[in-house]
Amino acid sequence: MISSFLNEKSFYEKLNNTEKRIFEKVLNLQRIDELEALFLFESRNLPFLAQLANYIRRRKHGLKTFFNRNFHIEPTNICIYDCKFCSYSRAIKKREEGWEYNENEMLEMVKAYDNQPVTEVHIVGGVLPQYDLDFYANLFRKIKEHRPELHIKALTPVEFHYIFKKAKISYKQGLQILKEAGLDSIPGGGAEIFHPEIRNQIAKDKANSENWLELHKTAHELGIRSNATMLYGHIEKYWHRVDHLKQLRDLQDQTHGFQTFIPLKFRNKDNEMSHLPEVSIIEDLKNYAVSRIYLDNFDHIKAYWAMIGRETTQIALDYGVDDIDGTIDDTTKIYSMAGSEEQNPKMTTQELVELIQSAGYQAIERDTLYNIIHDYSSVKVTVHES
Ligand code: V47
Ligand code: SF4
Repeated sequence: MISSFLNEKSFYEKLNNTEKRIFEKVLNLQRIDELEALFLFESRNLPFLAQLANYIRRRKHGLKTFFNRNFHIEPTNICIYDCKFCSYSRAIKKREEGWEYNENEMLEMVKAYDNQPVTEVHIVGGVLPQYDLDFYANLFRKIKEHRPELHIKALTPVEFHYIFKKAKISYKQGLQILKEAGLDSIPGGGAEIFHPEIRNQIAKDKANSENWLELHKTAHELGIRSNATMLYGHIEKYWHRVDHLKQLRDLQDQTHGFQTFIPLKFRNKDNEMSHLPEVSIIEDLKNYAVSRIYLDNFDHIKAYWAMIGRETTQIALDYGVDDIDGTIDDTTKIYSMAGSEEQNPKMTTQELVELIQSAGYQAIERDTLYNIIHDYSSVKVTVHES
């Protein structure tokens, strides 16, 4: 059996009735329902959550822990929207404080990696009128002309919704144009919390939850894979998180187009929600575990190391996480400006491998679509034990 501890009688006997029911369901490959997910969020039994989540993670992937070699391009941090949690964007009236890269500047950023084995560029930023359909279609085309094999993971429903509305075309038409231009997949951003009770307070005006889900559904129907996120740990209650997860699980049942789920911890530096305290690491671990247990139809759960820091990332591997994102190479400002541990997020492949192996897991380099590029098992790193 994968985890003998789950068969231990003493472990089982200490569980209460609801825990026993959830335990049985997980072992029998049955999904838990929303009330059970809420029960798990409210539970203080962290070892129970860890054991179930880790059991599922091992059943799906063994000890494999995925990362990729990627870099980010953030075209602009000026934005017409005003999300209360966003530390990064500058309103149009403070335009001189931000950046607005043109096509050439972004192509130069791509060319800077010419001799490096990166496999993915992640492009996402603020929303501004000049970054329209033609702009992104031309940019994607030029990137592909220069480096055809580089995977372009770009834009969120927030940008797509704005761009396609401006171009007076449907999601389907817009995505088809961008796919032909070189768009390969879609990152998980812009999801925040779907429930309008929360979304209207923290991210009103931009694409709403129906828009977000519809955009991803359309992308999946066109064969474009995507990720999903949830911004947690601010004014939402546990049931809002469950509602969010339910909408993702329901859509995944229909399309099977999501690759990975990425919980994003709210960071409180320099934004309009700075008065809110950040949640504890216990809460982060619980969130990873419940996501892993509830989202039975998602292959991967990602801990974004640039956001939660290296040590929490290592611990998260025991709470259902099997992916830690990539090298990043100091190319994103979203989290450093919001107060994350990593002020210049950047890890070499060697550092990523060490981080994974010293936590007791198997380091696997993947491409964006989770094809295995390299298994680092034969490269043993030194584990320093105190
Ligand atoms: O949608 C913004 C979040 C997201 C803050 O798909 C914040 O592989 C916490 O989606 N505190 C964008 N979070 C980033 C994103 C992402 C990141 C890494 C990998 C992938 C992927 C996607 O960042 C936004 C928002 O939810 N965000 N400000 C903040 N203060
Ligand atoms: Fe703009 Fe995105 Fe920041 Fe919202 S989160 S203000 S849409 S850059």
